[in-house]
Amino acid sequence: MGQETTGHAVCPYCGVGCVIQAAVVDNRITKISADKEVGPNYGMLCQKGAYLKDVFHSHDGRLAYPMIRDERGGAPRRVSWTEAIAFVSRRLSEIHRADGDAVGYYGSGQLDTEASYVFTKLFKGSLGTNHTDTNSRLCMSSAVAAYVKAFGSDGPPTCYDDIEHADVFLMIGANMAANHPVLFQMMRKRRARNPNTRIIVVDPRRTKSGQLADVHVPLAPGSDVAFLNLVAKRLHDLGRVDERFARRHTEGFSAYRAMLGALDDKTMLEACDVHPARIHEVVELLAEPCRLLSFYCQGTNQSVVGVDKNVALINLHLQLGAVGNPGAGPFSLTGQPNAMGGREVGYLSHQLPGYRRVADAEHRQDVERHWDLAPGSIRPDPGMTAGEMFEAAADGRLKALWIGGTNPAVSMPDVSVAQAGLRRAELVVVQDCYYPTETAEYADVLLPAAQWGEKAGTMTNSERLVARSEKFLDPPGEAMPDWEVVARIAKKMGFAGYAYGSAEEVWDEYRALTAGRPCDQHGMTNERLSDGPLRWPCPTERHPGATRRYARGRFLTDSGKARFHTPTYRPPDEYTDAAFPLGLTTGRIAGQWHTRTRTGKVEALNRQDPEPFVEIHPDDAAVYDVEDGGWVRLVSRRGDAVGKARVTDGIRQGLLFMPFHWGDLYHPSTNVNYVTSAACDPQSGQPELKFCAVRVERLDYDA
Ligand SMILES: Nc1nc2c(c(=O)[nH]1)N[C@H]1C(S)=C(S)[C@@H](COP(=O)(O)OP(=O)(O)OC[C@H]3O[C@@H](n4cnc5c(=O)[nH]c(N)nc54)[C@H](O)[C@@H]3O)O[C@H]1N2
Ligand SMILES: Nc1nc2c(c(=O)[nH]1)N[C@H]1C(S)=C(S)[C@@H](COP(=O)(O)OP(=O)(O)OC[C@H]3O[C@@H](n4cnc5c(=O)[nH]c(N)nc54)[C@H](O)[C@@H]3O)O[C@H]1N2
Ligand code: SF4
Ligand SMILES: [Mo]
Repeated sequence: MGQETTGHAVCPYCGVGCVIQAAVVDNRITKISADKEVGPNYGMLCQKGAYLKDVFHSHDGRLAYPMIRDERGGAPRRVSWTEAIAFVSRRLSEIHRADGDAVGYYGSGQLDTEASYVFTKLFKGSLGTNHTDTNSRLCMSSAVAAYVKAFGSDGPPTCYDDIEHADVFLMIGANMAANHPVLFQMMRKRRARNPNTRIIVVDPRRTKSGQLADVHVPLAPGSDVAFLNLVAKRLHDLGRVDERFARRHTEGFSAYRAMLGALDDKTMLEACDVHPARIHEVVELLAEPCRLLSFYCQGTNQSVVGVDKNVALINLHLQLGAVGNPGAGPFSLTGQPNAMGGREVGYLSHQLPGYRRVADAEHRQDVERHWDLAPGSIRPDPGMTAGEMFEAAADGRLKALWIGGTNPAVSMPDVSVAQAGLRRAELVVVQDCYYPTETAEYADVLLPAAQWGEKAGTMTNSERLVARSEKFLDPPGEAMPDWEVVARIAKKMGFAGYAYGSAEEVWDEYRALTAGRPCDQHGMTNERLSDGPLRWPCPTERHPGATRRYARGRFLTDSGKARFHTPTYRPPDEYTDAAFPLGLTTGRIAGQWHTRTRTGKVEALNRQDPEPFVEIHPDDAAVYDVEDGGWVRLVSRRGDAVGKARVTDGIRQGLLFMPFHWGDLYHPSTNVNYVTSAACDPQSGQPELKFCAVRVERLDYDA
């Protein structure tokens, strides 16, 4: 036995960003823990983090060597890095030369900042295409758009310390007990220490998070704007308005007040379809001065009115003056470990590094200068969004697609379209740590990435905390850090500016580009990050990092004032009718991570929920002759999926829930994304994964 060493890295799962400590002997993890002294998690981990050891116990299913598939449908063959790099560089250059608009990159909040930065530089800078989007489009784009509309900048104003100061928590469209468990734990501790703390949960389902709730509002899916506006109006009528804050620090208040005044209570209540007592209870909890901290995630984001939902929530905070002060604020929960860092790097199709925008001429010039590119190299028009890229691939406009750290053949809405795009594209490059995956089935080239613990890199968590992860394991075979794979291919394509010797060099180039920007990380040197994490903005090397933003009521809009908006209620995009009489919402469970490339390898987690399931209310089960534990098929206007029925009164009558974790490799008929709709919020491009119309059919077989 060799010597035991210890390594630290940010958890590769959710955006809470727990720092994990791994004990390693002979390149194997012997123990996973968390240091009580080290934030943000101070000793806490959830089961997914704790079971990382089991994921890393074998290299089974790892993509360890580059591979090329000579023929679609055939088995890929192992090649050298030299061959793989030459192949990608040649094919990508050929397609790009013929049509600069025909290449795209589809990335992920899974990748570290260094990787997303180099990808963004290659595509937006060297290749001059803004067709670079990521799974954040399906995840955070409505949150981004609402923050920008209200505050003039992306990024939450809050931090985890606020949990210790809050009086009332509002969890709206977030199941934190399952999906952000360590934050849920912090909230539970706050409540245990301070029994007067109140918790409101707004979710059509009664989830585990609801068990902590003083009030649970089981609103109709998609009706959050109606709910939030109604609550705001009632509070307004009770005089719960921070007039001074509204006057000094906001604009648009009178239009907002007029909008509230014109609301018809009855119509709003009908839209929410909840007992009026629930609204009354929420209003009562908020009627007295209190510090309100709101957590929101996919229940608000994944909607055709996702931006409006988030704006309505921010309006409520502005009305109460509940932003910028301890214990208060609208806190958008980040899904993935580095979706925040990816946004800072500018990996969405309308963004550039440092929260810059492609549409802004000055922003483009800043970045072109930093990248030593000729003026005009960066295109001024936003590129295609995730959904648009796969549609364009399906109809032949997008010919080359490089996919890094995401599994769209499972996770895209209306996934048959994405699969058609992958099938039709002339070049599909898949960069992942695992093989097989559903997306890898379409790949012409597979590039093996080193994963968690096998590379150094930087990530930003939900509270703007930037943390450096260490390398403490050797990757299997020839797997390499993502940034290095991209840099080598960029160099082979003949581009200058990719001669990085380490992740630290990439970091230094990137952090300089954030100087003076809202997400300023200029003061975060490699030395400082190796001592511990720091929160942005952190402009200088002596700056301790900011706890809270907008503390003095100065916002990042042109006027320096936060903006009220006037969102109005609109129902979900798809309608139910006689053929598709039920609503379907989709989401996650506590024990699995997305498409299961890692959690699906952990016995203990698979035992918790051994197969895909469908939650259905007892009244609906009676009507459609569905038995608890029996198999059912959901059918929508687009496709169908199979799962095991769970009859429960924890879901609204008329609504079903199915998680999206089980793709075609598990079984070709269990992916709920064959059923979901690709309808998007026109303001953010985020798809409505939280509602579509279906019918349920009982299947008479045992599995
Ligand atoms: N265990 C686990 N944790 C995860 C993940 C995972 O795969 N597994 N994924 C991570 C990622 S990337 C993300 S984005 C987050 C997502 O975290 P969450 O947003 O918490 O997860 P979801 O289950 O998608 O949706 C949350 C809730 O929204 C509710 N909902 C549906 N429609 C509506 C609506 O119209 N209004 C309201 N108010 N609520 C609605 C659903 O019933 C569901 O309980 O989780 C992260 N954490
Ligand atoms: N129906 C429905 N669909 C949804 C959602 C929903 O709520 N309902 N939610 C949407 C949301 S919010 C999200 S975020 C997406 C998530 O969907 P995906 O992004 O498709 O899910 P993951 O399984 O996390 O995919 C990550 C991939 O990256 C690989 N990987 C992990 N670490 C690394 C690394 O360091 N480098 C590289 N190169 N690869 C790595 C993993 O092996 C895996 O194949 O799903 C979306 N789809
Ligand atoms: S709460 Fe999130 S970051 Fe923390 S251990 Fe669990 S999955 Fe990892
Ligand atoms: Mo997400």
